[in-house]
Amino acid sequence: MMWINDDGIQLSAILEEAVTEEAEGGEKQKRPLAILLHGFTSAKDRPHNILAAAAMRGAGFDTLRFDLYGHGESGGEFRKHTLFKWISNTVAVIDYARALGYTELVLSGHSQGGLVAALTAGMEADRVRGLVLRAPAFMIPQGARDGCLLGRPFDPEHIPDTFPVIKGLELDGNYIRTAQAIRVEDAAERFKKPVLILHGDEDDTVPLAVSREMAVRYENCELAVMAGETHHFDRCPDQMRDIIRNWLAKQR
Ligand code: FER
Repeated sequence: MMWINDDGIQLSAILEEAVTEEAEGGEKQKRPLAILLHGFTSAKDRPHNILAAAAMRGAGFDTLRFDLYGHGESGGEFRKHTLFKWISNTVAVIDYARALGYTELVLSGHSQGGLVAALTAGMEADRVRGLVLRAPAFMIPQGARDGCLLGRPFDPEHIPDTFPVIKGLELDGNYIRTAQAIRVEDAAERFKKPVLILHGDEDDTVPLAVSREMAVRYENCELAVMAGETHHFDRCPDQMRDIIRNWLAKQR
């Protein structure tokens, strides 16, 4: 485990090397790196995140999974996390990876982490060469504008100071204010490189229709619909592994 500093916030991260045979005698080339973002109230060590990282290492990528602001072992309070802080964290992790010598970077995220991976890729399209999005929660910004997040209604023009979410947790109103200003369409338009979206057709947190709509907005996007799979990719782990590994192997 290591710490990556994002302007005073310590981010807990785990870097793992790909399972490949090194070419004998040849120069040791830096492998490509996949950076993994977890979802809302989740963390870097959840089973499907670990499984996705292992699939990526099987495709010859090193992996770096980390806890985002207010989650897992990283700094920051849950209630103060926002999509903007998560974008800032991801930019800091990209800088860190580049300082280690990695130049071929793929971002991957689950749900809210998938949304943030996509938003960051739109901003750093020159530094990110691919996206692997697992059930990306692209509908959060529109939900914030419409006054409905996590199935709970609120007045989008009179944002509450605190917003109760799940597991007894609360969010500051700033989460909603800042989410309202984000346009996912712009992020998709700005990223022309390869994108893979995986989405289960029994996901009851992020509707599959959200990914169908976003997949056509990307210039170069493959949507893998997983029959019978849920939001947490806990039913068909082998299928998820194969889809990710095969797609990434094509990108090398
Ligand atoms: C929402 C729907 C989904 C939301 C967050 C999520 C804060 C994130 C889910 C996840 O990351 O698993 O309305 O609002």
